[in-house]
Amino acid sequence: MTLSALQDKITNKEATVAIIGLGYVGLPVACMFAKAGFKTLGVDIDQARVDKINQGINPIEGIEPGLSELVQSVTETQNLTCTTDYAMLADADVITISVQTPVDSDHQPRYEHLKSALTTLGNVLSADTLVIIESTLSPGTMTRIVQPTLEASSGLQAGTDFYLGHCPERVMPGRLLHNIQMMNRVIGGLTPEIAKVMTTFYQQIVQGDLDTTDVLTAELVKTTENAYRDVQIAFANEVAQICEDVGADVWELRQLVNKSPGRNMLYPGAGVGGHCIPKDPWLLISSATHSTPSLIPTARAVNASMPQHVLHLTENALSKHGIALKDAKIVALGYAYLENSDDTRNSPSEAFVQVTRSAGAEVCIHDPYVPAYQQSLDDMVHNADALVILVAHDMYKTLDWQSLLSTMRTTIIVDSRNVIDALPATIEADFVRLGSQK
Ligand code: SAJ
Repeated sequence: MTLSALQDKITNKEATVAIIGLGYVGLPVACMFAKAGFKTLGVDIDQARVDKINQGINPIEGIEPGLSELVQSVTETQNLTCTTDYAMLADADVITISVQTPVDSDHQPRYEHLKSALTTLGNVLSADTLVIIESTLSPGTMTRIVQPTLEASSGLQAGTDFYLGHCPERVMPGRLLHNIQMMNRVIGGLTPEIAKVMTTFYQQIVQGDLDTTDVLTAELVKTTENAYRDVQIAFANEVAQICEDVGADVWELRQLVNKSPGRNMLYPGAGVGGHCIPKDPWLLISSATHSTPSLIPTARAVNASMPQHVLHLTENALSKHGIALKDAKIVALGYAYLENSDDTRNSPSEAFVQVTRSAGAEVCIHDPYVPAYQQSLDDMVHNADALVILVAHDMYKTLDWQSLLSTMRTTIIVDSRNVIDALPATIEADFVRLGSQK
């Protein structure tokens, strides 16, 4: 089948779509193509996950507006069926791959999952199929790893026998369906003709801009946009510490700086978590061969040091009351990596709890969204010395501080996310705000 014939099949919704990897990226994409009227096959190695979805149950934790209802409806109509059997991919016309692409402790990309999916797919790949990688990749991976792996395992030639492209995902937990529909996407085709057909494919579910380019540029866009954000956050964190040194307030400073045209200083905080920002900068610089990036790794180090900095602020406050960390009881408020989310991946709170416990302190964890930490906050604060706000959950903006502080042994509050504008004057507490001496 020629590319234009494939394009017609997509336009007529006669193309069979297959999605490999039914996680927080793949599953919503599979549901949206099924909802758009395509016969859609979901493929995953996890039989339990496949069974759950085929029963119409959404396996993804957390608050994802519309997703559970969509999983139920597209499985009821059988537009979406899921399997662990890769052989069924032989009938697909367009196949996307959304498997995890982590980095290891040396910050190097780990492509085991991707290579395994590619090899298994290659063994059953039919000619004229369009294969699109949605996983985030270090620049150069498409031509260095993806294309040769598929060609070796299928015996087919990319670009002529089958078609290949990269369209990096831009999802955000809590807004999965919305982001897939509304976010602009970069379409990287092995050839411009393939990029054109990819555009027709994504037009079926995406309302944002679809910008075509080559596969290398598409790999660079995703890793660069997240490295950019990480550097921006690190800048805010570094300025926050300078403000602490000189006795200024970074939150006021940020507002005034951003009144200057072309400035957009982000927010300092207890650190940077999540599935992409801590990882993607490393994917980007892992492709640097002759250059030696220093700004991007330094920004990573600044952000990774913030949990320790919050412990430093807490330790200082405790020492003013003659309390050593090893004798202190501390309540950590917030364990998710992001406000009003239950997602704890790479959470800075995890780092804070680890360093604080290793300093000998007793640490209780509270988080209204994370099932393991939803016990009573009133009980937790009893006899505590410090409450440390690590995540800007809405719930923490309306706490009854009078009541909470009344049962504490020492009344220290450390706010690393500028959650509290100002404590009522009637409240006696030693209040520490990250980035401010006020
Ligand atoms: N954070 C700060 N200060 C800030 C912004 C974020 O400390 O000013 C921290 C957050 O607390 C969190 C981490 O950084 O721990 C990441 O926050 P995020 O707002 O970047 O949320 P993510 O990790 O879900 O980022 C995703 C990214 N999207 C994709 O990778 C497709 C990112 O590129 C988007 O900019 C972000 O969503 C978004 O704003 O939607």
